[in-house]
Amino acid sequence: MARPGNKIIQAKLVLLGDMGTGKTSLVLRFVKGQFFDHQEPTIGAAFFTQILSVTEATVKFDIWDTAGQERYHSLAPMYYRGAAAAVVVYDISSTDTFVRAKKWVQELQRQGNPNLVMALVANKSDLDSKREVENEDGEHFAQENGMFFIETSAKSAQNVNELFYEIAKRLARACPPKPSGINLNNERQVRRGKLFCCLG
Ligand SMILES: Nc1nc2c(ncn2[C@@H]2O[C@H](COP(=O)(O)OP(=O)(O)OP(=O)(O)O)[C@@H](O)[C@H]2O)c(=O)[nH]1
Ligand SMILES: [Mg+2]
Repeated sequence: MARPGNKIIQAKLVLLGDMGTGKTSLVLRFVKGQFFDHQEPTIGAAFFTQILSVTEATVKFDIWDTAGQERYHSLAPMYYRGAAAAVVVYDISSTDTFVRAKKWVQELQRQGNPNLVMALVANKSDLDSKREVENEDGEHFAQENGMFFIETSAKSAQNVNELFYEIAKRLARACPPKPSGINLNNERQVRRGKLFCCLG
């Protein structure tokens, strides 16, 4: 629910990462509170919306959940172009997916928006007994690259809401405050390639 007098931000968010890391599962957990043990691989991309209120703003997320299979790689720029936030996901039980996540971060840095809010997500924290990637390794890489880092489990729901809350807070902070006396309603602001709509 939007809080009265609060600014409203519409933000495009993209999820990237290797196949099977749990991108769709994270979104389904966040948007619908669901989890499936046998989640089908995404074909191309899937679109979801969700609204989240934080102290500073109400954020309307337009979420693009991309397919991790290599054959869809060339489609990715369509989804991260104009994004305000990117969530790069790996699976803590697979070093290969961490290597792939680093490549996504590099691609975003090369071709994406310098103001992009970026999160590195270490998913499947419930699989600690099969862990191949240490928490510190993810944290260190994220820090080096100006991203925030969080370990999640779409299965147990651990830290899933926290992930999206943190992104919403960072977007709210990046969105300029409404100057008094000027009506910014429905004004669309494009700042250095970043698409941002402060609607109220
Ligand atoms: N144990 C565990 N399994 C998970 C978790 N998240 C997802 N999975 C499982 O991992 C598999 C892949 O999950 P998806 O959400 O389809 O992964 P994806 O990243 O969307 O995969 P693509 O669409 O192919 O890119 C599914 O069988 C999920 O049930 C988690 O946090 N813990
Ligand atoms: Mg998927």
